[in-house]
Amino acid sequence: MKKYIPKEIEKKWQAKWEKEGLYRAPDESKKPKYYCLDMFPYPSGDGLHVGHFKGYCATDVISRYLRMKGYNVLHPMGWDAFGLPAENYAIKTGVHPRITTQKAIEKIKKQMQKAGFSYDWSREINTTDPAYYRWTQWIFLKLFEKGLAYEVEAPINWCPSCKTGLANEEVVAGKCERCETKVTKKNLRQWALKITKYADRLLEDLKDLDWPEFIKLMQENWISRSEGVEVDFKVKSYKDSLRVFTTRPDTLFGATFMVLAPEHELVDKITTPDQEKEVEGYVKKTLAKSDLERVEEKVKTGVFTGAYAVNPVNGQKIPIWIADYVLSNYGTGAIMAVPAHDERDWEFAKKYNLAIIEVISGGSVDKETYIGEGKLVNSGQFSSLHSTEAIAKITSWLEKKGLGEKAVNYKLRDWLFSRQRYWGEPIPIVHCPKCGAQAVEEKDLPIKLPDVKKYQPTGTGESPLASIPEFVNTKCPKCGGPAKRETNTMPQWAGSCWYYLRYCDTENNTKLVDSKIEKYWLASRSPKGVGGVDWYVGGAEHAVLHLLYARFWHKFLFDIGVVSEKEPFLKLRNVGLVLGEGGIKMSKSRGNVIAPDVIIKKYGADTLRLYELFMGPFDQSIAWDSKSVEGGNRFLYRVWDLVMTVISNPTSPRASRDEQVTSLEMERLINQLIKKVEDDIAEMKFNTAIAKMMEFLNEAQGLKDKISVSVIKPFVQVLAPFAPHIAEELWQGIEKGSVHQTSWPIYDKKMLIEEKVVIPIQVNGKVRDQITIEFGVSDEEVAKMAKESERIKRYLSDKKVIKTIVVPNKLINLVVE
Ligand code: ANZ
Ligand code: ZN
Repeated sequence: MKKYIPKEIEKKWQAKWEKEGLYRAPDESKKPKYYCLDMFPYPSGDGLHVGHFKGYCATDVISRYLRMKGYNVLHPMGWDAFGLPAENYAIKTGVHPRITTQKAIEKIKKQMQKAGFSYDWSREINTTDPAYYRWTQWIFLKLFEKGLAYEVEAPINWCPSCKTGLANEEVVAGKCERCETKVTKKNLRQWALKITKYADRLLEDLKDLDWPEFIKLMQENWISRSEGVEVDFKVKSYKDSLRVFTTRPDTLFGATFMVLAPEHELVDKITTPDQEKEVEGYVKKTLAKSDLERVEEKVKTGVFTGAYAVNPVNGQKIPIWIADYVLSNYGTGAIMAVPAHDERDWEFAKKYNLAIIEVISGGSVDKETYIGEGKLVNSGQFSSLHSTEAIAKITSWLEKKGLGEKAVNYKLRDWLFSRQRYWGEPIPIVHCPKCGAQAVEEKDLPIKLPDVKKYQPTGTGESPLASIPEFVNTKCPKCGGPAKRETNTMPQWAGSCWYYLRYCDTENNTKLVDSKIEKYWLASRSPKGVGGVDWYVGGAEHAVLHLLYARFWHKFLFDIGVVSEKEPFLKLRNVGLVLGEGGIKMSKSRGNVIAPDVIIKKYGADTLRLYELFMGPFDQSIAWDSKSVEGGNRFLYRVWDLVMTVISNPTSPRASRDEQVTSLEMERLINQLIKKVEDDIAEMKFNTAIAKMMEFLNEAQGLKDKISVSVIKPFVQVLAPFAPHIAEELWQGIEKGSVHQTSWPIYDKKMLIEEKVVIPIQVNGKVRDQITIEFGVSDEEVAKMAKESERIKRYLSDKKVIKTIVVPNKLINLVVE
């Protein structure tokens, strides 16, 4: 009998599949389409580890399975190659990022090919390819044209280590998302994208997506829409009013002081001379803090300005303070403080001895604040209304008097879009001293990133591109006069905002994507009419970065008619981490990174794939376990042995009665297996699908010489998406052609259930008899049969059955007095 030598068969089949283009997806087909996508990796010089591969193993099973189910499956791969990781790596090694990136891509591609992933490599893309980023730049031009890309000069998040500005989304707990350095502020001229204009749609359309709830919630919280009222308070002795944003106009009568953000424009003006020094000192201290620090600070601090405001509902004179818990960039940067019903205001009032007036009944406000809704008290004409009603009434009262108006606020900020770094897409803008910022003409795209020797960040706030006169000096596209190119580059998220579109039409030189092709691959398959990528798999760390940015760009592209669906990714699933042995995070510094290459070399790709999927629930973090890898490997040897035995002995033995029974059992098992694998793939329960295969194998092994090829054939087919190489090799002994081009076996529903089972009958928990029942009969039927048993009757005799417990198909317990 031939031996199982993974190394030989895997290489052989990989070459053959690629040569025959087995996994190419045509743009036109009678088959229904299915778009199954991985989040593409950034090519790091170290290559990928087994954690990255877990998701790819899963999408590969899905893609292979769906092909067998008759779909035309688009399953592409590419490289998210611009950005800080690649650039930082290049800086560390002293080799140009173009070269390190290219090398890394070659390495990773080889890793993937060795794993036997069924990508359509004819559609490979690379975000640093000028033919690709030409369209990234084109999208920027369109955004600029529509007024959605604009310049601002403002204090921005600045990473002193990466020496670049960062978007809010890239600042995690006050630190740089990349290098974990504490983020500071820097005043810089910047490009920003008006993602806030899409806030409502980004929120609204979440509901139609088949995404993990926690990701939707994270996006919701990130955008955070808040409905309220803006109210004007007169400042005493000044013409100025102070505008505040509140979500609780029902508490207006309880406003006992005002708080301005220290940066508020009125601070200088209204501060009285005797308070000036203190106020100035406090403002200075505030500017050194990040927003996050300000929000999270345990002890509230602040300073009185010396000025007073007038509460418009009751004419009360209330002091105006400044405090850093009020942020300058939210709402109006000023609040009316209602200590009785707001936690922060309560703490502040207690600390500085400010008045606390209860206006919503429900709590006891001298001990603590009551933030809930309730009946209004101490609120003049509005007293005794309930909050909900009062909110409406007070709002319209304010509107009628011209003292306020409804307002909506979002936590979402516009997307800071320029980076002072080299390794990114140049922003296609020219600055002309006469005409200002001008878009580069479409025909001049791509604006190529110049090949330079010095790509280190300058730290001055300028990109390294600024020191290349040949790049910088150009002509104004409008007036033809001398002008300078924008030297900032795009953030690393730009290329990944639309890459799934390019896979559909990688070679197109005249359009980002052909409309007909786009309509085919991204058409809606959901009853809610939401289209896009049918199934998207990747890490949860992208919840509010890539996944939010891509939705924004997609909606914009929808608005300008480039795409025909309003959402990019219909179904999203997260892959859990693969932890190092012992359960600690895999990292280079800990030296516990496991490269797929090592496992493949030792056991073969099929073992690696099988193990990655068998580890445990797909979305959970699970530690690597070398012993289990060997278990997976042994399973494949046993599969080989079984199938080889069956196919080399195809003439069925003379069928005795016993053997007929055996084959019926096997028939049932294989039908159950087909169904189980189908159901489990749909829910990404790969581990239980594989467990069922193992169960099948165990049963089958004892009956080796009695198993017919008709049973073993579908077994090899269901194994194929998981362990494609061994399945392909074994298939050759069964039929001509590739197992991956066969149709998925159809299970026979009638064969799913066991016909008969023997179950024990217990009386008061002790086994007294057993009965043979039809599988799946009703509990009442089982109870009736049990009570009819002669032996049981003896135990029951004159006693009364007070409870009957049936574990379906397992046991029955009669409880008697
Ligand atoms: C009075 C009030 C009474 C408030 C009350 C709350 C409870 P969200 O849901 O986050 O929008 N606020 C407004 N602008 C702020 C700023 N720039 N910095 C810090 N806090 C600010 O919360 C809105 C509430 O947060 C507003 O409603 C305001 O306090 C505060 F019983 O006004 B409220
Ligand atoms: Zn000009």
